[in-house]
Parts: sequence; C-alpha cells; structure tokens
Amino acid sequence: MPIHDIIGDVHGQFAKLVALLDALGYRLVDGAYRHPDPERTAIFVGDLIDRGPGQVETVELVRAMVEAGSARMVMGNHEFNALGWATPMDDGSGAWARPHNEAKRSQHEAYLAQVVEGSPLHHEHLDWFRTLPLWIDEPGLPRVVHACWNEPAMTSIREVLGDQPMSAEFIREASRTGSNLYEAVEVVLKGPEVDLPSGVEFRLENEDRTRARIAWWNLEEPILSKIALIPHGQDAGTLPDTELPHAVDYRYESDQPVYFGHYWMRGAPGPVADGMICVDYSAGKDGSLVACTVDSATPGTWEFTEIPHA
Ligand SMILES: [Mn+2]
Repeated sequence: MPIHDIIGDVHGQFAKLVALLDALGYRLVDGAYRHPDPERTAIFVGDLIDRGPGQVETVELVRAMVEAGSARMVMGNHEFNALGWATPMDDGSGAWARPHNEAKRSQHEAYLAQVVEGSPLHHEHLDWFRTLPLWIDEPGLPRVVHACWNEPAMTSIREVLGDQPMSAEFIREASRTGSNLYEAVEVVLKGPEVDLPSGVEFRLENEDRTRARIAWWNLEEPILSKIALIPHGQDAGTLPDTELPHAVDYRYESDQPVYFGHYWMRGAPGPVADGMICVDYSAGKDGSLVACTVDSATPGTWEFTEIPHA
C-alpha cells in the first residue's frame, strides 16, 4: 500500500533534510534518495530556499528525487518569489515582477549568492521551479498545498495555468497587486490575511506588517484575537475581538485530510485541526524539520518524525 512522507519547509537546512530522509529510511541510490519500499515516496510542501546555508544542495537533492520518481513537490511562496525576482515586467519600465527593493532583496540574497545570480545553475533552478504544481489533488495521493486549500482560488488559477509550466506572463499577472490571479496565488501560496486595526503592527523580514495571517483551519469563531497569527517572538500588543465575517470564506469544508506548510509552527507536531496537518515547524529558524507519514492502509492516523535544530 502506498505510504507518503510529507516533508515541511526546508529553507536551506540541508543537514536537517539529510538527517530526516535517513530517519525515514531513504537511501542515496544512483544519485537520488529513494525508499527501499518502492511504494513509499516523499512529498515536499515547498519553500526549499531562502534563509539557510545549504539552499543549492537542498534544491539539487529534491530535484533529483522528483526526477527519479521518489518524491513530488508543490511550489512554495519562496519558489514563486524566486521566479518573480527573475521575471522582467513587459511594460518597458525596467521593473521586475517582484520588486528589487532592499526588503525583498534581503529576503532572497542568500539564495542569489549561493546559486550565483544569473548563472546557468540559477536558470536551471528557475526552469524547474516553473514546473512545480501549486497543489496536489490526485486519486491515491494526499491533498497537499503550500499554505491554504481554497477551491475558488484554485479554480481561478487552474483556468489560466492548466497543467502547463508557469509562464512569464502568468508570473507577471500574478504579481500585479489586486488582479484576480494575484489574489488567488496569494491565498494558495501565502494563505489568507486580514488587515490589522490602525496602530497595530509588527515587524518581520525587514518590513512593517499591517496585515496578519489567519488560522484558516480554526475559523469556528471568526474574531481577530482568536484567528490572527502573530509570528513567534513578535509583539503586536493585545488584539481586539473585532469580528471578521469574511474569514469564514476560508473554512476548509472537505472530509479529505489536507497537508500544508508555511506557518512556522512551534512545539510538538500534530494535526492543527481534525484532518488538517501543518508540517512546517520552523526548520528554517531554530525549529525542527518535520515529516508526517501517512499510510493509505490506515487513513486518519499520522506518524510524525522530527529532526530538531542542532
Ligand atoms: Mn512559505
């Protein structure tokens, strides 16, 4: 019976990735990590790059697994950002789909230095990132998305993208603030966000944030103080109990389990809600790299393997 190991955001933590694959029983054979059980494969939830010391090695390892058929991967917002960074707008302005400003450069410069911006390897990575699906929804496979499973957003994306690699035109349109495609890609790759009340903000990755991510897996009571996610170590003060009636649009209504990353969780891994499993436990900072193993013979049960920060 197929077994899937769903692996969280690696963010260049190559040593943790090798340790995790080893703990799960994968071995390097003919240039790619593979499990001795041919029916057991890995699924990466995206965000291989940005932050850590081993970003190129991480991309090369995962790409080899995907090409060998021992892993699948969905795109993370950081792979999408890498494409936007390298995609010129076509309006003659000299601008890029992702602005080359200081804050955004600081979020991406470690990757650009490691891969060498503009090098043949950089272009190889970009060409591979273009081929990554934005979600996996296939019979016999777990449902996987980087940040948020949202049918309306996915429908908007599917209408434009189909199953083609991501074109420059798609990347430009999805980078135009306010376009339908921009909103849809934001929800799927970064999750829904809400405006914070005036005067409430926090600072993250060299930018002042006046919006907060929301816990789309926990929208029973859609009020700001209960659903806003303020990053670990950041202080936005006391959040008010403002009602957010539109937040319920992001509720996940299916009985099918859904797996995702992106949310920098802390503590012991486990489902965040019934059938909803986040596998990002902050490996990119000082947290653990986590895999959730699901066996199609025993649906509804999950085993977690974690490699703590050394
Ligand atoms: Mn992410």
